[in-house]
Amino acid sequence: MKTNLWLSLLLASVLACACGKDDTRPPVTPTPPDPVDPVVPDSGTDAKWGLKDLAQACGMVIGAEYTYSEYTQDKQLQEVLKHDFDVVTFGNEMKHDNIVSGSGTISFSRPDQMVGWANDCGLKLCGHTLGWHSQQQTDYLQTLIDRAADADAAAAAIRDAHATFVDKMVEHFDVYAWDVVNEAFADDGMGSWRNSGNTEAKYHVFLWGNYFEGGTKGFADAAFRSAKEALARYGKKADLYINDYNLEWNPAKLESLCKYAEGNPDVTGVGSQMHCNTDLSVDAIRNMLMRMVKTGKKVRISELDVPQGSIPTNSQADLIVTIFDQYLKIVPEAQRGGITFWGVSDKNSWLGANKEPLLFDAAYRPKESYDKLYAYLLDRSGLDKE
Ligand code: 9MR
Repeated sequence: MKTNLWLSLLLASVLACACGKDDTRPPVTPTPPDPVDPVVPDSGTDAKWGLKDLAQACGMVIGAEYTYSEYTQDKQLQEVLKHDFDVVTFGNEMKHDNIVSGSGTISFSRPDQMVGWANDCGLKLCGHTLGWHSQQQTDYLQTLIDRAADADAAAAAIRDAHATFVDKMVEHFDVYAWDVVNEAFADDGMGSWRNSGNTEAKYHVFLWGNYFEGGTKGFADAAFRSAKEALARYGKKADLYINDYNLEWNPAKLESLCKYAEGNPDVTGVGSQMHCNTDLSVDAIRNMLMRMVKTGKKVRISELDVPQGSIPTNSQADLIVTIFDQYLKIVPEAQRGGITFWGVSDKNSWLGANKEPLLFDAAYRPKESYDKLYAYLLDRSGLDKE
């Protein structure tokens, strides 16, 4: 049994995953999706209901990620966001390297334009992200390290820079949830904390955990403490999430994340990104959600996209419906943080347009996946079908 598991892990790490990261996906067997009501809606921005109306009537929120360039260039994006979504996440604009300049100054001007428009449309914002191993302003952080008299002083300066970033972000933005710590666990199949040895070597990778006592766990503790204190200081409320990818494939990582959340009262939510594909089985979704619910924290699917996997008979539409169906069945309403898609139109997906992982095609036309999700939510919501 143990040998089989290790062979699976070895095989999985040899196969490149959809997001280009090492992972430990066990082989999956196709599972027929739950039946969907055959009602095909008159979908699109002219339809009576948006997905958000239907989702709300089912007791959950539905969200989408977008970036500044999509926001400024794509008129259709704005129409779709207003019609179909009630929460949004900015793909890049609230990350450390977008907010902090190389000299350490802070500017909110770009996300502020996006926030202004989102507020006018009644869209609530998820803050992404206060702590990640990627997209840091490394020019500035390196200056702090170079300037310090010794290693202890350098570590203190980095810790202070992070606490200041959290404080300024929480003071400035009004959000319903913060992704406080993102991707803090390794892909080693053992659920270890991420360390410098397993950080991808690419542009702007900076492991905050190298500068905190207790490594990445020490960093996570400090990040949640800083966020909680800042919320209290500014009289604000928001859920505080720990969030990671591959939780549906990697039970050890899922367990580590959930255990950490259970042991830290400052954590109020657990997030699963779900950059998955159509090979995913219903059992994997169910096991993940049940473990997340057991933490007693809010449960959020934070970055959903579903490209085609290797099993040709599995469809994106059916898997998306299955994910919503399992989420609504397993996560009690009081614990629902909602489901956010990582993008709106295939055209702008971080995976590349050819992967077609989203609900809308490159021309922002609703796809079959949209229609089936709409039909499923409409049926479940009890709202007027006319
Ligand atoms: O969608 C984001 C893309 O535009 C950026 O180029 C990329 C940089 O790494 O980050 C993408 O978003 C990531 C998110 O912030 C954290 N989870 C993984 C997402 C996809 O890489």
